[in-house]
Amino acid sequence: MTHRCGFVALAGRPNTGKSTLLNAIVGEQVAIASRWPQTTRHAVRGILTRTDAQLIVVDTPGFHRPRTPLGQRLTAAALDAWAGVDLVAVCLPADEATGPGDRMIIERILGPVGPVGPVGPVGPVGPVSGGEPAVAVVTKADRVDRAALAARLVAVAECADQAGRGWLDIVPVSGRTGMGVARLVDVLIGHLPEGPALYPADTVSDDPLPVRVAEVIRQAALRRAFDELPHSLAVTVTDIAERPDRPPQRRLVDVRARILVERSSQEGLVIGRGGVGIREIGTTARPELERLLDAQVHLELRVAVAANWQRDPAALTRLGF
Ligand SMILES: Nc1nc2c(ncn2[C@@H]2O[C@H](COP(=O)(O)OP(=O)(O)OP(=O)(O)O)[C@@H](O)[C@H]2O)c(=O)[nH]1
Ligand SMILES: [Mg+2]
Repeated sequence: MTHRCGFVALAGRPNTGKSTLLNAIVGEQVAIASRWPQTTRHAVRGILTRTDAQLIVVDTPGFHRPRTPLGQRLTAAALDAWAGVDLVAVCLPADEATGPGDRMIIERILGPVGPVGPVGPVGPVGPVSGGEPAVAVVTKADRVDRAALAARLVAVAECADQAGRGWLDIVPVSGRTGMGVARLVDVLIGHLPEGPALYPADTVSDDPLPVRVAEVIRQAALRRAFDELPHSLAVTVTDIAERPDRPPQRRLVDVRARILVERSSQEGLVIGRGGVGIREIGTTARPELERLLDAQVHLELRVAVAANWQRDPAALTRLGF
């Protein structure tokens, strides 16, 4: 039997359902998702292993015109990830018409090979791949009726023709309901090269545990966040330590983490009146951490200010961007 293995990058504007789709493909939460744009901040790999194939899906930060040094690094990380894969899956929501942000992405992926000019007011953000083999994924298909979906599929086909080259396939999916996901997996695997598996069969993510823990906490914080706060939030894990005195069936892990904000005025927003906010974040995150760590979790959250970290190159590097 032929065995296929390869990398597929999920590309798209912020908030187009990439991370939700990755989780639906893998069958477990490996990337966090939220209603806020620019939730994903690093290339997250999710791995699906079957007897005939291993599909490694790379979720990438939403591609946009960067307005901050953080945005610049996110956009550069997306471009980097798109360039290093076997196939790009461009995510275009079913319930929105193709806009300039989508066209910028389609042009970069399907357009002619070679460098093009800067993408934004803050200058160039990295090499342009161009000429990538690509499929279109029409996401959030549950949000529209059949007629609207059919019209959207036609429009998605047309926008590729305008870029000079067609899609290998166009597949409608809903990461939320799971509709079309199995078919998408078959289509993606069909475009992968032959080769042996690269990860052990039980691996679903290659993010280090502290990163996954920090992301679960950030997702919990994003559920509560409002206005300008989502972009200002970052989470760093300071300690993950298992209590040594526990029997294996009653493991207990202490997790300590800091939720960073950019201004002292935002501290109170996260903490909430009488600490209600921070408690709610803990209550949301803890069950997910317990699933992830397969242990009871004692979670200690602190809020700290890292002044203007989104715009501070040294702070960005320290935070791993
Ligand atoms: N109805 C519906 N909503 C969806 C679907 N997929 C994602 N969403 C919602 O769309 C929002 C954005 O989803 P994400 O998966 O975080 O989008 P993303 O493309 O990863 O966003 P960035 O990381 O910011 O680039 C969330 O509120 C999701 O719940 C879907 O298939 N159907
Ligand atoms: Mg995402």
